[in-house]
Amino acid sequence: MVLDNLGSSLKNTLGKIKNTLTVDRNLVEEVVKEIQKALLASDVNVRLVLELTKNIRRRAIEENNAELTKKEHLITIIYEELSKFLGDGEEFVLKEGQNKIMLVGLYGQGKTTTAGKLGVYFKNRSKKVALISTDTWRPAAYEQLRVLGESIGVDVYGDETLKDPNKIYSKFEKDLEKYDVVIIDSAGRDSLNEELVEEIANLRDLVNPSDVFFVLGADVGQTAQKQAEMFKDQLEISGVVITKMDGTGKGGGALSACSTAEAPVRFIGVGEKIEDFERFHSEKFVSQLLGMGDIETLLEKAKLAIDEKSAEKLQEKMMSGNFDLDDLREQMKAMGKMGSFSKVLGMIPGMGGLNIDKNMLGAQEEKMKYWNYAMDSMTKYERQHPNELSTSRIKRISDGSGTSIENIRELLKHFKQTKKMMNMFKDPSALEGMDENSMQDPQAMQKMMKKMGMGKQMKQMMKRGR
Ligand SMILES: Nc1nc2c(ncn2[C@@H]2O[C@H](COP(=O)(O)OP(=O)(O)O)[C@@H](O)[C@H]2O)c(=O)[nH]1
Ligand SMILES: [Mg+2]
Repeated sequence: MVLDNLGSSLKNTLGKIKNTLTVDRNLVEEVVKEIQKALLASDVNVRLVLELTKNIRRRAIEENNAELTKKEHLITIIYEELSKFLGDGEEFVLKEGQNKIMLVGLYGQGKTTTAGKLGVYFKNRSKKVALISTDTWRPAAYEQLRVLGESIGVDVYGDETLKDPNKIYSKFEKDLEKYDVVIIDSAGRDSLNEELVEEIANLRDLVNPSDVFFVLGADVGQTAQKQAEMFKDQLEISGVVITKMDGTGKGGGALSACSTAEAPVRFIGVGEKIEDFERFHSEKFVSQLLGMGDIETLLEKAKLAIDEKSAEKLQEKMMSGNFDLDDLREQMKAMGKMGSFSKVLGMIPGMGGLNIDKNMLGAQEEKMKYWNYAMDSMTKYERQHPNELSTSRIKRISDGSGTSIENIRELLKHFKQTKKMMNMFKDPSALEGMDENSMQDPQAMQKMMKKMGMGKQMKQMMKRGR
Protein backbone atom coordinates (compact mmCIF):
# COMPACT_ATOMS: atom_id res chain seq x y z
CA MET A 1 0.00 0.00 0.00
CA VAL A 2 1.09 3.51 -0.79
CA LEU A 3 2.95 5.27 2.00
CA ASP A 4 3.56 2.07 3.90
CA ASN A 5 7.23 2.90 4.04
CA LEU A 6 6.62 6.42 5.15
CA GLY A 7 4.25 5.11 7.78
CA SER A 8 6.72 2.66 9.22
CA SER A 9 9.55 5.18 9.21
CA LEU A 10 7.43 7.69 11.04
CA LYS A 11 6.26 5.04 13.47
CA ASN A 12 9.89 4.24 14.22
CA THR A 13 10.61 7.85 14.89
CA LEU A 14 7.67 8.15 17.22
CA GLY A 15 8.78 5.00 18.98
CA LYS A 16 12.12 6.62 19.55
CA ILE A 17 10.45 9.64 21.09
CA LYS A 18 8.39 7.44 23.36
CA ASN A 19 11.46 5.56 24.55
CA THR A 20 13.67 8.52 25.09
CA LEU A 21 14.37 9.86 28.52
CA THR A 22 14.38 13.55 27.87
CA VAL A 23 13.14 15.72 25.07
CA ASP A 24 15.83 18.22 24.31
CA ARG A 25 17.13 20.08 21.29
CA ASN A 26 19.25 17.14 20.27
CA LEU A 27 16.29 14.84 20.19
CA VAL A 28 14.19 17.37 18.29
CA GLU A 29 17.01 17.72 15.78
CA GLU A 30 17.32 13.97 15.40
CA VAL A 31 13.57 13.55 15.00
CA VAL A 32 13.41 16.33 12.43
CA LYS A 33 16.19 14.69 10.42
CA GLU A 34 14.46 11.34 10.47
CA ILE A 35 11.16 12.83 9.36
CA GLN A 36 12.94 14.65 6.54
CA LYS A 37 14.57 11.46 5.39
CA ALA A 38 11.32 9.54 5.49
CA LEU A 39 9.40 12.18 3.58
CA LEU A 40 12.07 12.60 0.94
CA ALA A 41 12.26 8.86 0.44
CA SER A 42 8.53 8.94 -0.21
CA ASP A 43 8.95 11.54 -2.94
CA VAL A 44 7.62 14.47 -1.01
CA ASN A 45 8.93 17.67 -2.53
CA VAL A 46 12.15 18.95 -0.96
CA ARG A 47 10.96 22.48 -0.39
CA LEU A 48 7.83 21.22 1.32
CA VAL A 49 9.79 18.81 3.45
CA LEU A 50 11.98 21.62 4.67
CA GLU A 51 9.04 23.84 5.36
CA LEU A 52 7.19 21.13 7.22
CA THR A 53 10.12 20.14 9.36
CA LYS A 54 10.99 23.75 10.04
CA ASN A 55 7.57 24.17 11.57
CA ILE A 56 7.98 21.04 13.65
CA ARG A 57 11.36 22.19 14.90
CA ARG A 58 10.22 25.70 15.70
CA ARG A 59 7.12 24.58 17.52
CA ALA A 60 8.94 21.86 19.42
CA ILE A 61 11.40 24.40 20.74
CA GLU A 62 9.18 27.40 21.26
CA GLU A 63 5.89 25.97 22.34
CA ASN A 64 4.88 24.52 25.60
CA ASN A 65 1.75 22.68 26.45
CA ALA A 66 1.31 22.41 30.16
CA GLU A 67 -1.25 19.67 29.71
CA LEU A 68 1.17 17.34 27.97
CA THR A 69 4.52 15.88 28.78
CA LYS A 70 7.26 17.03 26.43
CA LYS A 71 7.15 13.72 24.60
CA GLU A 72 3.42 13.89 24.12
CA HIS A 73 3.72 17.45 22.97
CA LEU A 74 6.34 16.61 20.36
CA ILE A 75 4.23 13.76 19.01
CA THR A 76 1.21 16.03 18.87
CA ILE A 77 3.15 18.66 16.94
CA ILE A 78 4.30 16.10 14.38
CA TYR A 79 0.77 14.86 14.02
CA GLU A 80 -0.64 18.36 13.64
CA GLU A 81 1.93 19.53 11.12
CA LEU A 82 1.48 16.43 8.96
CA SER A 83 -2.29 16.86 9.06
CA LYS A 84 -1.99 20.50 8.11
CA PHE A 85 0.28 19.52 5.24
CA LEU A 86 -2.49 17.32 3.87
CA GLY A 87 -5.34 19.71 4.13
CA ASP A 88 -7.63 21.65 6.32
CA GLY A 89 -8.86 18.69 8.30
CA GLU A 90 -12.35 19.26 7.06
CA GLU A 91 -14.28 16.72 5.10
CA PHE A 92 -15.89 17.59 1.83
CA VAL A 93 -19.50 18.69 1.93
CA LEU A 94 -21.72 19.76 -0.92
CA LYS A 95 -22.60 23.41 -1.26
CA GLU A 96 -26.11 24.83 -1.24
CA GLY A 97 -28.01 24.42 -4.50
CA GLN A 98 -26.64 22.66 -7.54
CA ASN A 99 -23.08 21.37 -7.36
CA LYS A 100 -20.95 21.13 -10.48
CA ILE A 101 -17.74 19.28 -9.93
CA MET A 102 -15.14 19.43 -12.65
CA LEU A 103 -12.42 16.79 -12.73
CA VAL A 104 -9.11 17.81 -14.24
CA GLY A 105 -5.78 16.09 -14.62
CA LEU A 106 -3.46 14.32 -17.00
CA TYR A 107 -4.36 11.27 -19.02
CA GLY A 108 -4.63 7.98 -17.16
CA GLN A 109 -4.75 9.50 -13.69
CA GLY A 110 -8.21 8.18 -12.98
CA LYS A 111 -10.57 11.05 -13.83
CA THR A 112 -13.18 8.92 -15.56
CA THR A 113 -13.05 6.26 -12.89
CA THR A 114 -13.35 8.95 -10.24
CA ALA A 115 -16.35 10.46 -12.05
CA GLY A 116 -18.12 7.11 -11.64
CA LYS A 117 -17.04 6.74 -8.04
CA LEU A 118 -18.22 10.23 -7.15
CA GLY A 119 -21.48 9.50 -8.99
CA VAL A 120 -22.17 6.53 -6.76
CA TYR A 121 -20.99 8.37 -3.71
CA PHE A 122 -23.55 11.15 -4.15
CA LYS A 123 -26.26 8.86 -5.45
CA ASN A 124 -25.96 6.89 -2.23
CA ARG A 125 -26.54 10.14 -0.43
CA SER A 126 -29.86 10.63 -2.19
CA LYS A 127 -28.62 13.11 -4.76
CA LYS A 128 -29.76 13.21 -8.35
CA VAL A 129 -26.50 12.83 -10.21
CA ALA A 130 -25.41 13.24 -13.85
CA LEU A 131 -22.04 12.64 -15.46
CA ILE A 132 -20.94 14.41 -18.61
CA SER A 133 -17.99 13.52 -20.76
CA THR A 134 -16.19 16.44 -22.34
CA ASP A 135 -13.14 14.39 -23.31
CA THR A 136 -12.77 14.80 -27.06
CA TRP A 137 -9.26 13.40 -27.10
CA ARG A 138 -9.33 9.91 -25.85
CA PRO A 139 -10.98 7.52 -28.31
CA ALA A 140 -14.22 6.12 -26.92
CA ALA A 141 -14.01 8.35 -23.85
CA TYR A 142 -17.73 8.92 -23.90
CA GLU A 143 -18.37 5.22 -24.37
CA GLN A 144 -16.24 4.45 -21.30
CA LEU A 145 -18.23 6.85 -19.16
CA ARG A 146 -21.56 5.72 -20.60
CA VAL A 147 -20.89 2.08 -19.75
CA LEU A 148 -19.74 3.09 -16.30
CA GLY A 149 -22.85 5.22 -15.76
CA GLU A 150 -25.09 2.39 -16.85
CA SER A 151 -23.51 -0.01 -14.41
CA ILE A 152 -24.09 2.32 -11.50
CA GLY A 153 -27.44 3.68 -12.57
CA VAL A 154 -26.37 7.26 -13.10
CA ASP A 155 -27.32 9.37 -16.14
CA VAL A 156 -24.50 10.13 -18.55
CA TYR A 157 -24.29 12.85 -21.20
CA GLY A 158 -21.86 13.25 -24.06
CA ASP A 159 -21.55 13.45 -27.84
CA GLU A 160 -18.78 11.71 -29.70
CA THR A 161 -19.39 13.68 -32.87
CA LEU A 162 -18.53 17.02 -31.29
CA LYS A 163 -14.87 17.94 -31.05
CA ASP A 164 -15.13 20.93 -28.77
CA PRO A 165 -15.70 20.38 -25.03
CA ASN A 166 -17.57 23.66 -24.70
CA LYS A 167 -19.96 22.70 -27.46
CA ILE A 168 -20.69 19.39 -25.75
CA TYR A 169 -21.41 21.09 -22.47
CA SER A 170 -23.57 23.80 -24.05
CA LYS A 171 -25.59 21.19 -25.85
CA PHE A 172 -26.67 19.58 -22.58
CA GLU A 173 -26.66 22.60 -20.32
CA LYS A 174 -30.44 22.72 -20.09
CA ASP A 175 -30.76 18.99 -19.41
CA LEU A 176 -28.27 19.21 -16.62
CA GLU A 177 -30.26 21.79 -14.68
CA LYS A 178 -32.44 19.17 -13.06
CA TYR A 179 -29.58 17.41 -11.24
CA ASP A 180 -28.29 18.08 -7.75
CA VAL A 181 -24.77 17.09 -8.68
CA VAL A 182 -23.19 17.29 -12.12
CA ILE A 183 -19.79 15.73 -12.56
CA ILE A 184 -17.78 16.94 -15.53
CA ASP A 185 -15.18 14.51 -16.80
CA SER A 186 -12.58 16.41 -18.82
CA ALA A 187 -9.86 15.42 -21.24
CA GLY A 188 -6.26 14.88 -20.30
CA ARG A 189 -3.00 14.73 -22.23
CA ASP A 190 0.00 12.50 -21.95
CA SER A 191 2.02 15.32 -20.60
CA LEU A 192 1.32 18.74 -19.41
CA ASN A 193 0.90 21.35 -22.09
CA GLU A 194 -0.49 24.79 -22.50
CA GLU A 195 -3.16 23.62 -24.85
CA LEU A 196 -4.67 21.29 -22.32
CA VAL A 197 -4.74 23.89 -19.60
CA GLU A 198 -6.22 26.45 -21.94
CA GLU A 199 -8.91 24.04 -23.08
CA ILE A 200 -9.84 23.29 -19.50
CA ALA A 201 -9.79 26.93 -18.50
CA ASN A 202 -12.23 27.69 -21.31
CA LEU A 203 -14.51 24.92 -20.18
CA ARG A 204 -14.27 26.15 -16.62
CA ASP A 205 -15.39 29.63 -17.73
CA LEU A 206 -18.42 28.16 -19.39
CA VAL A 207 -19.39 25.67 -16.68
CA ASN A 208 -18.68 27.87 -13.68
CA PRO A 209 -18.18 24.85 -11.46
CA SER A 210 -18.69 24.83 -7.71
CA ASP A 211 -15.58 22.70 -7.39
CA VAL A 212 -12.56 21.82 -9.47
CA PHE A 213 -10.92 18.60 -8.38
CA PHE A 214 -7.40 17.90 -9.51
CA VAL A 215 -7.06 14.15 -10.00
CA LEU A 216 -3.72 12.43 -9.83
CA GLY A 217 -2.31 9.03 -9.06
CA ALA A 218 -0.33 8.15 -6.00
CA ASP A 219 2.34 6.80 -8.33
CA VAL A 220 3.16 10.19 -9.78
CA GLY A 221 6.53 11.24 -8.45
CA GLN A 222 8.13 14.62 -8.37
CA THR A 223 6.39 15.77 -11.57
CA ALA A 224 3.19 15.99 -9.56
CA GLN A 225 4.42 19.36 -8.38
CA LYS A 226 4.66 20.80 -11.88
CA GLN A 227 1.22 19.51 -12.77
CA ALA A 228 -0.28 21.03 -9.70
CA GLU A 229 1.41 24.35 -10.34
CA MET A 230 0.26 24.56 -13.92
CA PHE A 231 -3.34 23.70 -13.16
CA LYS A 232 -3.41 25.95 -10.17
CA ASP A 233 -2.21 28.93 -12.16
CA GLN A 234 -5.09 28.69 -14.61
CA LEU A 235 -7.87 27.22 -12.54
CA GLU A 236 -8.95 27.46 -9.00
CA ILE A 237 -8.39 23.99 -7.69
CA SER A 238 -10.65 23.42 -4.73
CA GLY A 239 -9.74 19.86 -3.99
CA VAL A 240 -7.43 17.01 -4.87
CA VAL A 241 -8.37 13.41 -5.53
CA ILE A 242 -5.51 10.96 -5.17
CA THR A 243 -6.16 7.71 -6.98
CA LYS A 244 -4.28 4.41 -6.93
CA MET A 245 -3.63 4.59 -3.22
CA ASP A 246 -3.86 0.81 -3.29
CA GLY A 247 -0.81 0.59 -5.53
CA THR A 248 2.88 0.55 -4.86
CA GLY A 249 3.52 4.20 -5.57
CA LYS A 250 5.36 6.17 -2.95
CA GLY A 251 2.57 8.67 -2.66
CA GLY A 252 4.68 11.59 -1.57
CA GLY A 253 4.55 13.29 -4.96
CA ALA A 254 0.80 13.35 -4.95
CA LEU A 255 0.72 14.51 -1.38
CA SER A 256 3.08 17.35 -2.22
CA ALA A 257 0.84 18.33 -5.09
CA CYS A 258 -2.05 19.11 -2.80
CA SER A 259 0.14 21.45 -0.83
CA THR A 260 1.29 23.16 -4.00
CA ALA A 261 -2.26 23.36 -5.29
CA GLU A 262 -3.19 24.87 -1.97
CA ALA A 263 -6.15 22.55 -1.93
CA PRO A 264 -6.96 19.76 0.46
CA VAL A 265 -7.19 16.12 -0.53
CA ARG A 266 -10.92 15.43 -0.74
CA PHE A 267 -11.17 11.81 -1.82
CA ILE A 268 -8.86 8.91 -2.41
CA GLY A 269 -9.19 6.00 -4.81
CA VAL A 270 -8.12 2.73 -3.27
CA GLY A 271 -8.80 0.32 -6.13
CA GLU A 272 -10.19 -0.06 -9.59
CA LYS A 273 -13.67 -1.00 -8.48
CA ILE A 274 -16.31 1.62 -8.08
CA GLU A 275 -16.64 1.08 -4.34
CA ASP A 276 -12.91 1.50 -3.80
CA PHE A 277 -13.30 5.11 -2.88
CA GLU A 278 -13.07 7.03 0.35
CA ARG A 279 -13.70 10.48 1.54
CA PHE A 280 -10.44 11.82 2.84
CA HIS A 281 -9.89 13.21 6.27
CA SER A 282 -6.33 14.41 6.83
CA GLU A 283 -6.32 13.95 10.58
CA LYS A 284 -7.69 10.42 10.45
CA PHE A 285 -5.31 9.59 7.65
CA VAL A 286 -2.28 10.81 9.57
CA SER A 287 -3.42 8.96 12.69
CA GLN A 288 -3.55 5.81 10.60
CA LEU A 289 -0.23 6.57 9.00
CA LEU A 290 1.40 7.06 12.35
CA GLY A 291 -0.35 4.04 13.73
CA MET A 292 -1.65 5.97 16.63
CA GLY A 293 -4.90 4.58 17.75
CA ASP A 294 -4.43 6.60 20.85
CA ILE A 295 -3.70 9.89 19.16
CA GLU A 296 -7.23 11.03 19.85
CA THR A 297 -6.80 10.42 23.54
CA LEU A 298 -3.65 12.44 23.35
CA LEU A 299 -5.36 15.31 21.60
CA GLU A 300 -8.19 15.27 24.05
CA LYS A 301 -5.68 15.38 26.80
CA ALA A 302 -3.99 18.32 25.13
CA LYS A 303 -7.24 20.18 25.35
CA LEU A 304 -7.89 19.24 28.92
CA ALA A 305 -8.01 22.34 30.97
CA ILE A 306 -6.49 20.73 34.00
CA ASP A 307 -2.79 21.03 34.14
CA GLU A 308 -1.79 17.71 35.57
CA LYS A 309 1.75 18.71 36.09
CA SER A 310 0.94 21.76 38.11
CA ALA A 311 -1.65 19.69 39.92
CA GLU A 312 1.10 17.34 40.96
CA LYS A 313 3.22 20.22 42.08
CA LEU A 314 0.30 21.58 44.00
CA GLN A 315 -0.19 18.25 45.65
CA GLU A 316 3.39 18.16 46.81
CA LYS A 317 3.09 21.65 48.11
CA MET A 318 -0.04 20.87 50.02
CA MET A 319 1.43 17.80 51.58
CA SER A 320 4.59 19.57 52.56
CA GLY A 321 2.67 21.64 55.04
CA ASN A 322 3.70 24.85 53.29
CA PHE A 323 0.31 25.43 51.79
CA ASP A 324 -0.14 29.16 51.27
CA LEU A 325 -2.54 31.55 49.60
CA ASP A 326 -0.85 31.16 46.22
CA ASP A 327 -1.58 27.46 46.43
CA LEU A 328 -5.13 28.11 47.45
CA ARG A 329 -5.49 30.29 44.41
CA GLU A 330 -4.06 27.54 42.20
CA GLN A 331 -6.52 25.13 43.70
CA MET A 332 -9.41 27.49 43.12
CA LYS A 333 -8.29 27.91 39.54
CA ALA A 334 -8.17 24.17 39.02
CA MET A 335 -11.65 23.87 40.43
CA GLY A 336 -12.86 26.65 38.22
CA LYS A 337 -11.54 24.81 35.18
CA MET A 338 -13.41 21.71 36.18
CA GLY A 339 -16.68 23.43 35.60
CA SER A 340 -19.14 25.19 37.75
CA PHE A 341 -18.78 25.20 41.45
CA SER A 342 -22.00 23.26 41.90
CA LYS A 343 -20.68 20.42 39.76
CA VAL A 344 -17.54 20.24 41.81
CA LEU A 345 -19.52 20.37 45.00
CA GLY A 346 -21.73 17.57 43.77
CA MET A 347 -18.73 15.30 43.69
CA ILE A 348 -17.72 15.95 47.25
CA PRO A 349 -18.79 13.17 49.57
CA GLY A 350 -21.81 14.11 51.55
CA MET A 351 -22.50 17.14 49.42
CA GLY A 352 -23.92 15.49 46.34
CA GLY A 353 -27.16 14.54 48.00
CA LEU A 354 -27.70 17.90 49.57
CA ASN A 355 -30.13 20.19 48.00
CA ILE A 356 -27.95 23.20 47.67
CA ASP A 357 -29.45 26.50 46.82
CA LYS A 358 -28.31 27.53 43.36
CA ASN A 359 -28.25 31.18 44.38
CA MET A 360 -26.01 30.33 47.23
CA LEU A 361 -23.57 28.65 44.91
CA GLY A 362 -23.61 31.60 42.60
CA ALA A 363 -22.81 33.77 45.55
CA GLN A 364 -19.92 31.51 46.43
CA GLU A 365 -18.49 31.81 42.96
CA GLU A 366 -18.90 35.54 43.15
CA LYS A 367 -17.09 35.53 46.46
CA MET A 368 -14.20 33.64 44.98
CA LYS A 369 -13.87 36.30 42.33
CA TYR A 370 -13.30 38.92 45.02
CA TRP A 371 -10.91 36.63 46.83
CA ASN A 372 -8.86 36.64 43.70
CA TYR A 373 -8.89 40.43 43.51
CA ALA A 374 -7.80 40.58 47.12
CA MET A 375 -4.96 38.16 46.56
CA ASP A 376 -3.83 40.28 43.63
CA SER A 377 -3.41 43.20 45.98
CA MET A 378 -1.29 41.27 48.43
CA THR A 379 2.46 41.11 48.30
CA LYS A 380 4.04 37.76 47.64
CA TYR A 381 5.22 37.72 51.24
CA GLU A 382 1.67 38.25 52.43
CA ARG A 383 0.35 35.42 50.32
CA GLN A 384 3.01 33.15 51.69
CA HIS A 385 2.37 34.20 55.27
CA PRO A 386 -1.35 34.87 55.55
CA ASN A 387 -1.17 34.49 59.31
CA GLU A 388 0.74 37.71 59.50
CA LEU A 389 -2.00 39.77 57.91
CA SER A 390 -2.69 42.46 60.46
CA THR A 391 -5.80 44.61 60.55
CA SER A 392 -3.93 47.50 58.96
CA ARG A 393 -2.65 45.29 56.16
CA ILE A 394 -6.11 43.92 55.56
CA LYS A 395 -7.38 47.48 55.35
CA ARG A 396 -4.70 48.35 52.78
CA ILE A 397 -5.53 45.25 50.70
CA SER A 398 -9.22 46.03 50.89
CA ASP A 399 -8.64 49.57 49.64
CA GLY A 400 -6.31 48.44 46.92
CA SER A 401 -8.54 45.70 45.55
CA GLY A 402 -11.98 47.13 46.04
CA THR A 403 -13.05 44.19 48.17
CA SER A 404 -14.58 44.49 51.60
CA ILE A 405 -12.69 43.72 54.79
CA GLU A 406 -15.38 41.19 55.52
CA ASN A 407 -14.57 39.46 52.26
CA ILE A 408 -10.89 39.23 53.02
CA ARG A 409 -11.58 37.83 56.46
CA GLU A 410 -13.76 35.21 54.86
CA LEU A 411 -10.95 34.32 52.48
CA LEU A 412 -8.58 33.88 55.40
CA LYS A 413 -11.11 31.70 57.19
CA HIS A 414 -11.53 29.59 54.08
CA PHE A 415 -7.78 29.30 53.79
CA LYS A 416 -7.47 28.08 57.37
CA GLN A 417 -10.18 25.50 56.85
CA THR A 418 -8.58 24.24 53.68
CA LYS A 419 -5.23 23.98 55.34
CA LYS A 420 -6.81 22.03 58.16
CA MET A 421 -8.31 19.67 55.62
CA MET A 422 -4.91 19.28 53.98
CA ASN A 423 -3.44 18.24 57.27
CA MET A 424 -6.21 15.73 57.65
CA PHE A 425 -5.21 14.13 54.39
CA LYS A 426 -1.64 14.15 55.51
CA ASP A 427 -2.57 12.18 58.55
CA PRO A 428 -5.05 9.58 57.34
CA SER A 429 -5.76 8.37 60.86
CA ALA A 430 -7.84 11.49 61.22
CA LEU A 431 -10.18 10.07 58.64
CA GLU A 432 -10.72 6.73 60.23
CA GLY A 433 -14.01 7.62 61.80
CA MET A 434 -15.37 8.87 58.52
CA ASP A 435 -18.80 7.57 57.66
CA GLU A 436 -18.65 5.23 54.67
CA ASN A 437 -22.02 6.35 53.47
CA SER A 438 -20.66 9.77 52.96
CA MET A 439 -18.54 8.45 50.13
CA GLN A 440 -21.26 8.99 47.63
CA ASP A 441 -19.35 8.38 44.50
CA PRO A 442 -15.83 7.27 45.22
CA GLN A 443 -14.83 7.31 41.59
CA ALA A 444 -16.02 10.81 40.99
CA MET A 445 -14.41 11.89 44.17
CA GLN A 446 -11.15 10.28 43.30
CA LYS A 447 -11.16 12.03 39.98
CA MET A 448 -11.86 15.34 41.55
CA MET A 449 -9.22 14.90 44.18
CA LYS A 450 -6.72 14.01 41.53
CA LYS A 451 -7.52 17.15 39.65
CA MET A 452 -7.27 19.16 42.81
CA GLY A 453 -3.88 17.68 43.31
CA MET A 454 -4.75 15.08 45.84
CA GLY A 455 -4.59 11.97 43.73
CA LYS A 456 -2.08 9.87 45.58
CA GLN A 457 -3.57 10.53 48.94
CA MET A 458 -7.00 9.68 47.65
CA LYS A 459 -5.80 6.37 46.31
CA GLN A 460 -4.25 5.52 49.62
CA MET A 461 -7.44 6.44 51.37
CA MET A 462 -9.48 4.26 49.07
CA LYS A 463 -7.17 1.35 49.62
CA ARG A 464 -7.47 1.73 53.35
CA GLY A 465 -11.20 1.89 53.07
CA ARG A 466 -11.35 -1.47 51.36
N1 LIG B 1 -5.58 0.43 -8.72
C1 LIG B 1 -6.28 1.51 -9.04
N2 LIG B 1 -6.48 1.82 -10.32
C2 LIG B 1 -7.19 2.92 -10.62
C3 LIG B 1 -7.73 3.76 -9.62
N3 LIG B 1 -8.38 4.77 -10.23
C4 LIG B 1 -8.25 4.57 -11.55
N4 LIG B 1 -7.55 3.44 -11.82
C5 LIG B 1 -7.15 2.87 -13.09
O1 LIG B 1 -6.35 3.81 -13.81
C6 LIG B 1 -6.56 3.69 -15.20
C7 LIG B 1 -6.90 5.04 -15.79
O2 LIG B 1 -8.13 5.48 -15.29
P1 LIG B 1 -9.08 6.50 -16.04
O3 LIG B 1 -10.22 6.77 -15.12
O4 LIG B 1 -9.43 6.02 -17.38
O5 LIG B 1 -8.14 7.76 -16.13
P2 LIG B 1 -8.36 9.13 -16.94
O6 LIG B 1 -7.59 9.04 -18.18
O7 LIG B 1 -7.80 10.18 -16.02
O8 LIG B 1 -9.80 9.31 -17.15
C8 LIG B 1 -7.66 2.67 -15.35
O9 LIG B 1 -7.11 1.43 -15.67
C9 LIG B 1 -8.33 2.61 -13.99
O10 LIG B 1 -8.90 1.37 -13.73
C10 LIG B 1 -7.48 3.41 -8.24
O11 LIG B 1 -7.87 4.08 -7.28
N5 LIG B 1 -6.76 2.27 -8.01
MG1 LIG C 1 -10.86 9.64 -18.89
